Amino acid sequence: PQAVHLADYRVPAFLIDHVDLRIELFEDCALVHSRLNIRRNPADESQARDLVLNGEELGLESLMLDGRPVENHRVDEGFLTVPSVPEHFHLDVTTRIHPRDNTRLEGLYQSSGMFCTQCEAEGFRRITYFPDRPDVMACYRTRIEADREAYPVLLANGNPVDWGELEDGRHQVTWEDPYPKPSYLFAMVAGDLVEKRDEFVTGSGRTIDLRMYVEARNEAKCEHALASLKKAMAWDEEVYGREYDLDIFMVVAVDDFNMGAMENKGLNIFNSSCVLASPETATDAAYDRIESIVAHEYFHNWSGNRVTCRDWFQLSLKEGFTVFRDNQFSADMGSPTVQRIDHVNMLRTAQFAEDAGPMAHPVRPDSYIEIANFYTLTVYEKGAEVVRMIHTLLGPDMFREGSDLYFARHDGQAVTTDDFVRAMEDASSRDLTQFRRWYEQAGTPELRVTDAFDAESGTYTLTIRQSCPATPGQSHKEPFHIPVRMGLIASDGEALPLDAEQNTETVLELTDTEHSFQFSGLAERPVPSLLRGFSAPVKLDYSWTRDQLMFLMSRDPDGFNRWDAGQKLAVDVILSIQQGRDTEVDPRLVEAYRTLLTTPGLDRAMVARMLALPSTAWLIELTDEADVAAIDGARHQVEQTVARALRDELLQVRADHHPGGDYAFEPGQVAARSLSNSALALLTRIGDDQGRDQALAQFDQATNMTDRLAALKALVDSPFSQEREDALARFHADWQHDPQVVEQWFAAQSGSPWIGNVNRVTELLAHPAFDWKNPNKVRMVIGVFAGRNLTHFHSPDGSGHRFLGEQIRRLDAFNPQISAQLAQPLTRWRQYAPHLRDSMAGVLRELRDLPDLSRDLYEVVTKSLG
Ligand code: BAL
Ligand code: ZN
Repeated sequence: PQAVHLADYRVPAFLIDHVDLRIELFEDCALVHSRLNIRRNPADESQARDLVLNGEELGLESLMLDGRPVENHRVDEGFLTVPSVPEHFHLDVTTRIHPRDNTRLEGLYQSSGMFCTQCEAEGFRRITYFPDRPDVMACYRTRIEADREAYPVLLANGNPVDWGELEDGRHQVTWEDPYPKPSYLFAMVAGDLVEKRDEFVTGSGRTIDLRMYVEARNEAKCEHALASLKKAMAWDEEVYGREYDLDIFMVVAVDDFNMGAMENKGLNIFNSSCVLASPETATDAAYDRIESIVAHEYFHNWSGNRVTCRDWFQLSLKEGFTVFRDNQFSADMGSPTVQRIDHVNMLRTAQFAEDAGPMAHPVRPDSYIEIANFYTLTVYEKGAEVVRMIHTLLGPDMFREGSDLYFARHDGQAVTTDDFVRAMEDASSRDLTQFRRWYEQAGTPELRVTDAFDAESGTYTLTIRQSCPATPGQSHKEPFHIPVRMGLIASDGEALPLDAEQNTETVLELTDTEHSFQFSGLAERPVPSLLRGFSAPVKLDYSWTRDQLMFLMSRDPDGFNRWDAGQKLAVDVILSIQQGRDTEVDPRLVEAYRTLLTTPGLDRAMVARMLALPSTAWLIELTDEADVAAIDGARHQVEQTVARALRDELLQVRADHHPGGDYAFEPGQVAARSLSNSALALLTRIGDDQGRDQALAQFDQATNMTDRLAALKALVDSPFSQEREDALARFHADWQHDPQVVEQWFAAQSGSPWIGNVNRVTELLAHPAFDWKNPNKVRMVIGVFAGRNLTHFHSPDGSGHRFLGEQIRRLDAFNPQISAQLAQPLTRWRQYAPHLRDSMAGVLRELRDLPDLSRDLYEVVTKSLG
């Protein structure tokens, strides 16, 4: 397979103004009749004479140019070439495709009997021949024809403009989308679906029809998504001045979906697990995720659809910005600090790992073999952090001016990340030349901080050195422009003034390799609180003492840093035990947690976060030659010690909890459940009989899935084997009719460090509810095992690695996007202790040597071994 390079970008040779599609759906195939209104691109200097269109696995039934059959065309692997075309012409193409056999879930396919599409990034070429690249933007008219009884609902982008009966019990609906869009935003759906309606009145007084389409069994699970959508629509008007532009906004839930959701113009298609919820079936975490994904897809209407990407190297233009927007939205809907903690926790473990591994790439990559492999945490999450840093550097008002300018300047265009940064520069008059390196250089920068205090002059000096490790293809890094939000704290907890204006917080801007910052007028040496709110995606090294960390845990005015201080303290305690520097758990950690549990008035969601020990994944990330069993052992020792010492306090937390009450997804309730269920998990993990009884009672009495699943997991991850198996059996019996709940049941086992060994996970693959063709099931069993259950995945005998290799091999034959995603945990093999490293690399080599490897998997495996 060949790599595609950013440096090779050329404007399209031909533009398409209008696409007229007629799609005839049948049980065993679909006929796609497309009429393209094509003209030569005046900006193309190559003067190409031949029209070259993308197309994969298409049966070409007919091809006409300006009404005359084309005889001299060529069909090669992936392309249709029509030689010597005129300046302006119509091309009529009919292709035959087979959605029922489409197991890749790219293009047009079937899921639970309905037809649906996924065209990003390059799925449209599996529907018809087309210049399938985002800088070709056209207006689409789509007529869908199908059997009326089997497919009463026929949807496509835009507004319905015509509908009616056809012969043989068939019918048609025609949709027109007035906004030019790239082919990746094309969508259609046909199925027997129920419609849930709502409406939203925009700021300018237009009433938008909101419609959600789901299978009848899911009718009761639409309320939360619709409520989230309306909140997102109002928020985007208020915070970004963005109003919705079509008359209808549609959301469809689909069970078989490679991604979480897709922002197709006017017709968002969602993975069921990211949109359907009821209190009985979805946890607080799912409610939270749905709110943010619904908002994310909606926000794309401007950041992605109205202004789109010039090419796929610019993916972060829309994804980084839109993730930043959905993070801001979630922060406004709930607790900003808790939201930030959850987000950074994920970023620091998973994105940092990606940035330190063989697949590391800049936020704007330079090359790819398969673009589907670049829907990464770097493009999405680090991309969002980069936008957040611009927001920090410019301040909210100037940032809003920059965003207004960006949308006004580029509406209807396909642009680059550089265009985005330029709009921010032009609106603010700030020079972001150096800042652009965040888009160009891969790797996580490291900040080494030292300090000095001159008691005589009362001057405190912070010195910060930045560096960035080499990454594939980039051995040398230029310094980044890094905003470091910080404050200084006196021994009595007072936030110290940092400047003449008496500000107690400031943003230091690092631009050189080394910078010193001085603060004067101080009576004593302060404790620095650095990188507040995680103001830049960097690793920060400063040698706080354990006492200072305990002090920051309770006294730092910045909530994020209070949490982070606790994490640093716990990391130090765990790794000291693992590395033999300590044999006992430092009692100060226990006392810090006791204070958290007994101080009245603290936000319970925060307490729950602060009580959670650093994950094994994060500890691995912080360790060279990670020996997972040893890390796990040390972590386990600390957890057991803490939970035993705090048993009474944990039971006290539990005493306030009433799992039978009415459920609402509101911050107070969510926080209470979160803390209480954290306490329950700790109690059952130490084998406490009272904890077990409470878990059993909660499992029986819970009226919502958050509490029921928490009780189940508490029993699963405990020594109570009989109770665990009984609860698992009952849970399955109660919920076997609901795929989303069964997914949770799978994950509770495959992700369990207590029971989720290779034998158990192999049994799950043989379970009747497991379905190889359903990405959610695959992710919940295989993906959760390899990604979250590090204890068993990294079993010292290599059985977990071999198990993953076997499943990847099997999946690659029919869904390469999923097989390549599942291979991710193997890619960081160099991070591990020799026995693990060898076994992981061995599995990768076996995969590499397979015949018929997909392009997706080939790229991941060869680059990892590279
Ligand atoms: N564009 C793919 C799904 C998403 O990021 O919204
Ligand atoms: Zn997105």
